Amino acid sequence: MFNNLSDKLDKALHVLKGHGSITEVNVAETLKEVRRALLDADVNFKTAKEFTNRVKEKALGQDVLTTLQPGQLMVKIVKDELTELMGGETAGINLKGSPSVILMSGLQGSGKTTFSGKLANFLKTKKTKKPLLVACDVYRPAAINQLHVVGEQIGVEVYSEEGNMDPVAIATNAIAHAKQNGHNVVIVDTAGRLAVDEAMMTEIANVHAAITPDETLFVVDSMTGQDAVNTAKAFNDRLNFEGVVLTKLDGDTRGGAAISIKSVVNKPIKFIGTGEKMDAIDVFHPARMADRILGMGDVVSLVERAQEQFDEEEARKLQKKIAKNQFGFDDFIKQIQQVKKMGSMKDLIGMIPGAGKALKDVDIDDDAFKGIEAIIHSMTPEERSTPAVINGSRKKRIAKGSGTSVQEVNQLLKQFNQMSKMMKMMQGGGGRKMMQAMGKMR
Ligand SMILES: Nc1nc2c(ncn2[C@@H]2O[C@H](COP(=O)(O)OP(=O)(O)OP(=O)(O)O)[C@@H](O)[C@H]2O)c(=O)[nH]1
Ligand SMILES: [Mg+2]
Repeated sequence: MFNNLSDKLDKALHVLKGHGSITEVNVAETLKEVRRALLDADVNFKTAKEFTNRVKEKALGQDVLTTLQPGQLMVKIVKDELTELMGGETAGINLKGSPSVILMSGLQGSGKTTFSGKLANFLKTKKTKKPLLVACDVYRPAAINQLHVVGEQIGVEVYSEEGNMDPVAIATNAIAHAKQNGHNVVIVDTAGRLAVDEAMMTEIANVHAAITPDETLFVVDSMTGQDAVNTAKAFNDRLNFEGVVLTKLDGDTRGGAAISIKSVVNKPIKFIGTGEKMDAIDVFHPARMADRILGMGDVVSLVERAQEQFDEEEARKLQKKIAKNQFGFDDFIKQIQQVKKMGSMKDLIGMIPGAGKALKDVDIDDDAFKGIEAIIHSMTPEERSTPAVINGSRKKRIAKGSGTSVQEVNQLLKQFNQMSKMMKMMQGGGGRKMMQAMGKMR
């Protein structure tokens, strides 16, 4: 995410970092580079200019030129301004209505249907809501199908009317259906067009007027950069929407949309989409995003994800097993599954400070665990609980069964032994202390 921008900002600011003598010329030069980096990332020209002017003003006002660590101070000023630019505070979603009605808007392929599902899933699991998904894309039967598939996947009811070509009627009926059936959130998915056109705008404006949503969200593909901002403007002029959803941030986007959209339409980004799966949704936090853009990682989000997936009961059982020296491959595979639940590997690594940059060219795929899992699945229950029994002939059998080599089996056994040793060392409160420390970071 934003690798290019991160690199360029890092280079621009590096000039100032660690240099004792800083001149006004130096600062100006740095800010010129910062501006160029922003423009390259497809940030709106006016936004970029105002941004660097503000940073300059702040920097000079705070006597960057005379402080001991001007480099660090500049990084902080840039970070703070970047946070402001992206909206400052985290914007929540309004769920007060009964039912709360949320309308999705956006161009074709921006990710409305996918995000409708993600949001329903998010509200269901995190906010214990009972959502209803509504299919108002009347032009493509496939679109209605797509929403049904999504609904099935996450266990959320989908409302659709076959043959009804009137999205206003469908949306209105859906809300009545929601009231009758105890749904407290209604998420209305609509049809997108390739480009902004009057027919689409009139249609969604009519739906908007008829159902008066509590939240109208504008869904936009972050890869579209500058265009995203123009589209946002067109939709906002008609719908006066409440917030923006930036999708496809898992790709290596240039970042322009994320940075300029708030300042152009003055509406906050509320959510981001970071993948095709239903759990690839995050609340947008401007400060954390600024950290990520500046390559400082996003430790807070990482810890939060770990805490979400961390099952305390399981952990307690695990500790007992380690203490009794009973940690086996069945436990090992459970650990792998816990890690996998946290999200894609690349995504997680991107949140580690410094690691995103260092590992950006390394291809980390989520199949990395597949070999390991296959090997463990080829073991007998005895071998899994007591790995010490795995001798040469057993290794050969396991390798054959899992489609791997004896060498790979050996490697896993070695890793497993090292891990067991480390776990024993962490006993006596080490692990618990670590989790407590993580809790405090919240
Ligand atoms: N990588 C990635 N792909 C996404 C994300 N969100 C959506 N997609 C993909 O983008 C494509 C289009 O998504 P849809 O949800 O169908 O888009 P839409 O806005 O409903 O499109 P229309 O109904 O045609 O207007 C699909 O292939 C999705 O899987 C995301 O956050 N990351
Ligand atoms: Mg759709």
